[in-house]
Amino acid sequence: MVAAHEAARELRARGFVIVREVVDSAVVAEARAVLERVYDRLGRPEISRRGMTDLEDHITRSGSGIQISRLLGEAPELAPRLLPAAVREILRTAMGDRLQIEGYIGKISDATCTMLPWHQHIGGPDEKSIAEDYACSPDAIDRVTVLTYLQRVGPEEGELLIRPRALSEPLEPLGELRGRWDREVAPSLPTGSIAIIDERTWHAATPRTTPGLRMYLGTQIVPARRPMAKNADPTMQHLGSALLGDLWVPADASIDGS
Ligand SMILES: O=C(O)CCC(=O)C(=O)O
Ligand SMILES: [Fe+2]
Repeated sequence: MVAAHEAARELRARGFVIVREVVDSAVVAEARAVLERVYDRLGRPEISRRGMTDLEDHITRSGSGIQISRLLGEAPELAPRLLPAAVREILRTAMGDRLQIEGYIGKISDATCTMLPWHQHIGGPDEKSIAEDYACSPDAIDRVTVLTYLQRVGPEEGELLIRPRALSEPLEPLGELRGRWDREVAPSLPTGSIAIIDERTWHAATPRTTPGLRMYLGTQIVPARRPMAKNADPTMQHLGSALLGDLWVPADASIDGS
């Protein structure tokens, strides 16, 4: 088990932390079954296609795969088991004990997909660019992306690439968005592992090289003292406490910073 203070320190020093095999294998299996069920309902279409297509409300397809943007609408009963106590404790240590959730997605890709280019998550669902002079605190973690992997991740399944970044480092890209970067790392991620990534940390993913589906879940979590993102998923107001327990505060209680 990773000690929460050590994990939070690593998040600040490197811009990400990996918590290996932290999600129960039964939860992983159920989450995979939910994604399979949605894929069946869609008629098992091609997993990737250039550009962006709407397959259903809140379900899109692009070159990097199929994204189900309101995943927990499909399986709200999963919510209490998706962010285990060890992960909640890291989030609390890094961002405080009043948190908000901006959305919860599921993503399916396969060997037909292109590389997911290098990107950050500045502004979360509002997708701010660094040129917009968006206020990111130079000394605090103010938003994280939490990725939960539903199979092992390595060269065959498609790797998560991360360029470690201390909070004090520049925000600008450090290479071609579709290329390989100096000092990138590709952490090994056994099934049920979680990556917690600061919003400013550049990361990317290589495509799967073997048959089968690559699946992960993704969520964005912010301290409640920040104004809610305009494009945050409103359905999280019903699911936040199931996902985060006592750490979650309702949106209308989040503005005053108390
Ligand atoms: O596919 C991955 O491993 C990374 C996904 C990611 O960065 C994202 O969805 O924002
Ligand atoms: Fe990402």
